[in-house]
Amino acid sequence: MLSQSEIQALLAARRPNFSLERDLYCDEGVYQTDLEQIFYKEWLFAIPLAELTKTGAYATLQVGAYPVIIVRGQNGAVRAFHNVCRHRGQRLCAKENGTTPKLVCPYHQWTYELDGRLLYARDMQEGFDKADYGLKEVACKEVGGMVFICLNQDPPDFALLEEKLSTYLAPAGLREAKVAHSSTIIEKGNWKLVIENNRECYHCGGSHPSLCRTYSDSPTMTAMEGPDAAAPEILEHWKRCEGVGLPSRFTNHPKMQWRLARIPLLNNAESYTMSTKRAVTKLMGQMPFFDAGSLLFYHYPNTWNHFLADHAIVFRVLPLSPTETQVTTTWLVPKDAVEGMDYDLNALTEVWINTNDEDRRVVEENQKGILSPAYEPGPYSTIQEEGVIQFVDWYADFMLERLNPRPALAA
Ligand code: 3BY
Ligand code: FES
Ligand code: FE
Repeated sequence: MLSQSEIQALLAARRPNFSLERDLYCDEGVYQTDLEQIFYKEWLFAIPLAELTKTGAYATLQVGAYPVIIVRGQNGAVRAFHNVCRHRGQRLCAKENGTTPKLVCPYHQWTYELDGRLLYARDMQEGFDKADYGLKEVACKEVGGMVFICLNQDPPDFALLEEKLSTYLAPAGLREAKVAHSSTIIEKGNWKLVIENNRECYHCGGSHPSLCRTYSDSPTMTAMEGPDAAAPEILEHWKRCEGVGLPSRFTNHPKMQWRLARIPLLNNAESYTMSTKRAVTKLMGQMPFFDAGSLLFYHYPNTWNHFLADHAIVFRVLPLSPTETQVTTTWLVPKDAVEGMDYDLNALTEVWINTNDEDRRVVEENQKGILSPAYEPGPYSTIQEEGVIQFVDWYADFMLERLNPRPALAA
């Protein structure tokens, strides 16, 4: 198990534009450090708001060692708490989701209000004050229909992303959407391999026959450099979409922790379907037409997303162990779309169910090869894998900064 200084040394000595050293993809010490420095400190995508439609609806998730519950309270307020009873620490809620009038601990029935206050604790002695034992809150923000949490007591600044994401998601209709389907898979690979794989389409032609019907694997699709720097067909698409009020231009975090951009699909395809046509006959939110392409949004460390005219697909990545990662995909459609009438569930989901499974396989084989003593870091293609280079640079710089914070400059 590597120490922090060994991790620092590996990151500092890495060869630019090459994949990382083996230990960074499998060592237990690296895994713990990734959790502590990234997953326990950064904002994480948790769930689409559409999972919590009514008062008392909740969803749970596990981030490393932390069980978390997200609850919709009175007046639509969405809050997150540590899913841990303040009596003797029982996990409060074991189910993945559901609806409940109050949060009742299954062990001794301590009962909490949906806003976390302890309401009832049977037979507690004189001097016990319920006000001292409310649930511990986790920072939680809902932006444009996506719910983010942060385990850090003092969360990093989210203002720029909040502003951009709420603007870009405004027409996407996520708040007025319903969950059509959700799938959770476990990939036997390090979380960074899952993200690296998502950041390039060098592998798409060889792996994704169904996605490639509608998604162009040209690196120009994602190699944008600014709000005015992109391939001609993308500039054209931006002009057309922005002309009708759809925010579309590439916009990004200064260190590329996130990016938003709308891309056209191949040959005027409407959606990620086998037929290339719309999967849902109704438009999401304020989307003006079906051939609006896909609004791409990623945020490191744990989400990538596609917002289309007729549906949205949101992805959540959570590490389970040094070599296991949970990937949850949720398909959202307009609230009033009726299954069997306005959409066929299989037609809606098959392309990304296939794509996820194909990605799972490449990630697992990637992990197996990296575990070989014969593995050595290999060169990324600067033509095809700019997105991977940029993720790995973000990760290495971020970790080095966290592990060795530069002293504040003297005034
Ligand atoms: O999900 C993405 O962002 C795309 C689609 C296929 C691979 N990846 C670059
Ligand atoms: Fe929750 Fe006892 S541990 S009520
Ligand atoms: Fe893929």
